[in-house]
Amino acid sequence: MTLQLVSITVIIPVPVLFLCFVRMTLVLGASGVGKTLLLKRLSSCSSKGTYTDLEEPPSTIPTVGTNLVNISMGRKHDITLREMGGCMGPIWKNYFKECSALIFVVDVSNRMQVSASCIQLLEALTNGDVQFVPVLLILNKIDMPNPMTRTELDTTFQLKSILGAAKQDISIIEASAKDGQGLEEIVKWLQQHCKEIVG
Ligand SMILES: Nc1nc2c(ncn2[C@@H]2O[C@H](COP(=O)(O)OP(=O)(O)OP(=O)(O)O)[C@@H](O)[C@H]2O)c(=O)[nH]1
Ligand SMILES: [Mg+2]
Repeated sequence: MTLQLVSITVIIPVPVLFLCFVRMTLVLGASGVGKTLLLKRLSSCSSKGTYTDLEEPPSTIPTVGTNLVNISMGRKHDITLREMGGCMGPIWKNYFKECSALIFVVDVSNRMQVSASCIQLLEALTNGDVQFVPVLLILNKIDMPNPMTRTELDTTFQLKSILGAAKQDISIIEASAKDGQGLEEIVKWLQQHCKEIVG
C-alpha cells in the first residue's frame, strides 16, 4: 500500500500573521463617550507634535466592531490602539487575552451613563486576563457644562473603592477630546506603558 503524502502550503501574508499575535492596547467605554474622537485627536496631535490650537473636531460615527489607530511615538516607533465600539460591550472580554494595556473612557458629562460605565469598568478590572496590565481611566468631556467631579464619582459611584480594590496599576486623566485638554498627558502615559512596536 502506498501512502501518498500531500503537502499543502498555506501562504498567510506577514501583516495578517503579525496582527494575529501582537498584543494591543484596548480602548473601551460605553457608546458615545468619545473614544473615536479621542483616537483621531491623539493620532493627529502626536504626529504633528502639538497639542494646542486644535482644528474643529472631525465628525465621527458609532464604531460597529473595532477601529485600529496608530499613534506616533517619535522617530523610533508607533503604537496601535484598538477601539472597541460601545455596542460591542458584551464581547469586549473576548479581546482581553491579547490586551497589553487598557484604556477605559467615561463621559463625565453624562450622569445617566456613568453608573453603567462604572459597572463595566469593574467587570473589566476583575477579569483575570487583564489583572496585570496597566490601566488608564480617561474622564472625558470635561469641557461640557457641569461635568461630574472626581469627588462626586467617588461618593456616588464608589469609584475610589473600585480602583482601590483593583490589582492593576491605574492612572486617571481628565480630558476633552474636543478642546484637547489632557491629550499630551495621555500620550506620555502611552509612552511609559505601551511597549508594542509596529514600525
Ligand atoms: N463636548 C465634547 N464632545 C465630545 C468629546 N469627545 C467626543 N465628543 C463627541 O461625542 C460624540 C461621540 O463621539 P465618538 O468618538 O463617536 O464616541 P465613541 O465612544 O467612539 O462611540 P462608539 O463608537 O459608539 O462606542 C461625537 O459627537 C463627538 O464629537 C469631548 O471631549 N467633548
Ligand atoms: Mg467609536
